Amino acid sequence: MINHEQIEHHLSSIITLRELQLLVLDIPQKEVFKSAIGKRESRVALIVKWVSEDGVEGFGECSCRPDPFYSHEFVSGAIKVIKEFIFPLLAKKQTYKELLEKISKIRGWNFTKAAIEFAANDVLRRQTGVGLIEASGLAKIEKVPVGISLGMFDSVNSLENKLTDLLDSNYQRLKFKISPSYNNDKIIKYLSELEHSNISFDANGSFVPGYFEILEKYAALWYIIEQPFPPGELYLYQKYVKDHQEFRICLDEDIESYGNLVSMGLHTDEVNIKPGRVGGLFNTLRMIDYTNKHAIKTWIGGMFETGIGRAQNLQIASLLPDAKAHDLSPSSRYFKRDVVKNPITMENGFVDKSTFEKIDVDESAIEEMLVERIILK
Ligand code: OSB
Ligand code: MG
Repeated sequence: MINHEQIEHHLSSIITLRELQLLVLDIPQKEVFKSAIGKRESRVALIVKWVSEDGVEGFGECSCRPDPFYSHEFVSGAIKVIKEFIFPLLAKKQTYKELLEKISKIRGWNFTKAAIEFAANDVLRRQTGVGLIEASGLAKIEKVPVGISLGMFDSVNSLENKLTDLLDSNYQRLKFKISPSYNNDKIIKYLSELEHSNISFDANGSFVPGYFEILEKYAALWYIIEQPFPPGELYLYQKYVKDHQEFRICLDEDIESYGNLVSMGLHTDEVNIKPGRVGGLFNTLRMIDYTNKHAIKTWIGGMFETGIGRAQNLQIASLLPDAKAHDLSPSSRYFKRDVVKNPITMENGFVDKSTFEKIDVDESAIEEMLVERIILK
C-alpha cells in the first residue's frame, strides 16, 4: 500500500534549478528492429539533465520516438515544448508539488513532462537519498523479471536463428511484434508450437477493421495481444473482443492517463504502464496504487531506453512483485554502447537491484554519441 502521507510530505521538498541541459544522442543499435511502427537502425535519445543551484545533476529520459508513429510526441517536438513552454514555467526554486502543477498546465506531451519530473526527482534522490519511489513506502523486490521484445522476421528460419541465440538467456517473456502485413502462416504455426511459458504479441495498434481475420489467426493462439487496435478506438474492445473469448488483451498506447486506466482497466486482461507515456513518476505511482487495489495485472513497458531510463523504470518495476515480466531487458541487448558506467545486467531472466538502484552516468559515452547539447538558463 502506498503511504499517501509520506508522499504528500515528500512533495513539499524544495528543488532548485541552476540550468537545464537537453542532450540529444544518436545511439547505434546492434541490429535493425522491425515493428508495425517501422524499421530502426539507431536510437535517437533525449536526456534531460537538471542541475540544481548547488551543482547536483539529475537525469531523466524523454523516451518518445524521433517520429510521431508511436504517440503524437517526437524528439524534436519535445525539445521545442521544453524550450518554449516548460522551461519558462520553471523557477529557480520550487517544491515537487509546484513542479507537478506547472507541468500539468501543458496538455499531452507526457513523455516530455516525464523526463523533466524524473530529472528533478533524481536531483532530490541524489541530495537526500530519498526519491518519490522511496517516499511511497512500497516494498521493492530484489530481482526483477524481464522479457524481450522481438521485431518481425522475414522467415521461420531467421526467427529460429534468433531464438537459438536467445535460448540460454531465459527471458521471462518473449514478445513478438505483429501487424496485418505479417500474415505468414508458417511463422504463426511455428509460434503456436514454441515452448515457452510466457509468449505474447504486440500489434502497436495496427489492426484496423478489414484486417480482423489476420488478427484472429494470432488470437487463436490464446497468447496476450498488446494494443491490437489503434488508440482511441475503444468501442472495438466492447464490440469485437467481447464476442471472442480467445482474445486476451493488454493495453499499451491507449493508456495515457489515470482516467484512461479507470475507464479501461476492467476491460483488459493486463496493462502495460510506461512511465513516460503516462506523464511521469507521480502518475505512475498513482496508477500502480489503482491497479493494486483492483487486482489489475500490471507490468512496466519499455521504449528502448538508454540505461538511464531503463534503470529508473526498473526501480518502478521492483514495486510490482506479482508481474511475470517487464519489457526492461538490459539495453546492451539493443545498443553497442550505453550511457551508464554500471551497465544493467540480467541473470537467468532477472535483473538484480544492484544493477539499477544507483545510476552512474558515463559522460564520455555521452560525449561520443552527442548530436546536440542545448543549455537553458
Ligand atoms: O509497443 O511496447 C511497445 C518500443 C518502442 C515503441 C513501442 C514499443 C516498444 C517496445 C520496446 O516493445 C520494448 C523494450 O523497450 O525492450
Ligand atoms: Mg506495446
